[in-house]
Amino acid sequence: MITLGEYIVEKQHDFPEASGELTLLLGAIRLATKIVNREINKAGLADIIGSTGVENVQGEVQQKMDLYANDKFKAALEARGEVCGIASEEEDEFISFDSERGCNSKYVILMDPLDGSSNIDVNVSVGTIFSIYKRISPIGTPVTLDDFLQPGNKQVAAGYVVYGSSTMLVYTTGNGVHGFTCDPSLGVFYLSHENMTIPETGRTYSINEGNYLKFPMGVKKYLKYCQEIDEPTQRPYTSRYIGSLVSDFHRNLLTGGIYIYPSTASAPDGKLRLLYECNPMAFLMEQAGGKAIDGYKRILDIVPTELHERAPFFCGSNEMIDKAHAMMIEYAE
Ligand code: P6P
Repeated sequence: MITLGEYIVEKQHDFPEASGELTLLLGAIRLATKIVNREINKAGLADIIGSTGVENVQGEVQQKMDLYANDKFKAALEARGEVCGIASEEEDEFISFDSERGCNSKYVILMDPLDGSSNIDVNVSVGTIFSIYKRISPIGTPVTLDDFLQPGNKQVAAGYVVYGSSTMLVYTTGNGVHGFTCDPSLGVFYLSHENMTIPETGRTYSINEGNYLKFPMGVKKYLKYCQEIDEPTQRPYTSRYIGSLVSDFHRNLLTGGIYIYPSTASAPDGKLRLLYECNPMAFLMEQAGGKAIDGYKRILDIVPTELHERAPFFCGSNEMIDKAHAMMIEYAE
């Protein structure tokens, strides 16, 4: 039984540039995760479920747990002093840590502190997503917006926490994907899934079919392909959509499958945010042997222009992504 902290240190040689800061940074995330996990597990008892009645920059009503999680991650990361700034789904602008230690830090982190938080009130699993880059602005100066607007292929680490039937932290530093399960009696994350690899194909597709009429033709054609009866390819596939990206992603990573949140007539860039949802999940998926595209091109190659920009998101097993991609091209409008 090896703990998350022991594993990060043991694998430190995999990440030669980091002289311990990344270890401390992932340690800060681990601490905040435990605090958030504790509140989620008793959300129904505390006065912490439901909405704040306030809209965030996304135009979505913030849940009380969104703000709680955002505050806890900000506090843990600032206290640990390993990042010069944070961008969060729950913050209109990026946050700069202008202390001497903050300015001398070499990493920035982008995060969705609590993805799928509306599910908390109905006791459905939710998640935290994070993405870590080395800053491109000079060390010793305050962080800049350009430090956050880097393409996903520049990430040095990414991960998620799934607060499900068990709480798991899954991360990559570019050397495979590794999963750790929290022992609630000790509050310790132990290695449970080393070198996670997604099957080349799968039989599960995850998409909100309620938006069917607004989907691009290529997506409609792919959905019909999934639903056709064809024994050699084990179709029809199974539809599984939790409404929580981290949960759908995690299941598909383990069993094979595809998750799609495409552009729609009313949302031409889709719903998911490029910087702190699509990019970290795309990095993880590619490290696990799968693919992540916007319907046409690699997510990790998109050059961001805005902090909260969105992107259509197709993510999962290679053969399923290739089929969906082919149909998006064949039926391009
Ligand atoms: P819809 C949660 O708000 C989220 O960002 C993802 O976790 C989830 O997959 C998706 O949006 C659900 O969106 O429009 O299907 O309810």
